[in-house]
Amino acid sequence: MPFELPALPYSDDALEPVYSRKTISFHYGKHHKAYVDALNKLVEGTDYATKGLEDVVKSAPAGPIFNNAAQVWNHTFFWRGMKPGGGGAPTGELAKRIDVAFGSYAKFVEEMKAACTGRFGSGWAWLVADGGTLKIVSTPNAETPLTTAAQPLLTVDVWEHAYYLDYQNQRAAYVQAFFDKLVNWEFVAANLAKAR
Ligand code: MN3
Repeated sequence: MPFELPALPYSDDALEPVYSRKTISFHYGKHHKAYVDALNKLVEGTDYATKGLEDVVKSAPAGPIFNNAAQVWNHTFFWRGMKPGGGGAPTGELAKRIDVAFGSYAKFVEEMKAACTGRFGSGWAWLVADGGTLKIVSTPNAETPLTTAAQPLLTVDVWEHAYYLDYQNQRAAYVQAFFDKLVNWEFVAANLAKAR
């Protein structure tokens, strides 16, 4: 099979109690895996089967192959953006760039919360580097800034499957917990260092 489900960068209970083992068992073990399995079935016998995942996301037209490939990529990126004992304000260059773009870290979190709660239905909120500036964007369903000129730095999955078992309908509480206790700022800083 050309595409694989990447291992989580931590154990399935490492984000407890903020992000439960039960949520990870469904979100990673069922949803993320299902996108990988569906993608492998869809690309069988096509040119996409020999491409890398990013190439598939960037080249597939709107439709099932794009949707599943983008969901595989988005989820892998999402998992890497969290770590046990993460969250709180970042330091260094990232902190400066957030202050310049959003005024303060607190304002940045408020804008991310607004992007997350303002996304009607399923989708993603992203911190991106775009033209030398940090920006927040939100995308519906499987859509991803990977297909744009912006460089993804961090994402929050706001599909209900991402938070419903732990936070029920309280999407804002999930996003607050994500920024207070989960964000892997080293991952974000490494992405920023690579961004144009
Ligand atoms: Mn998800």
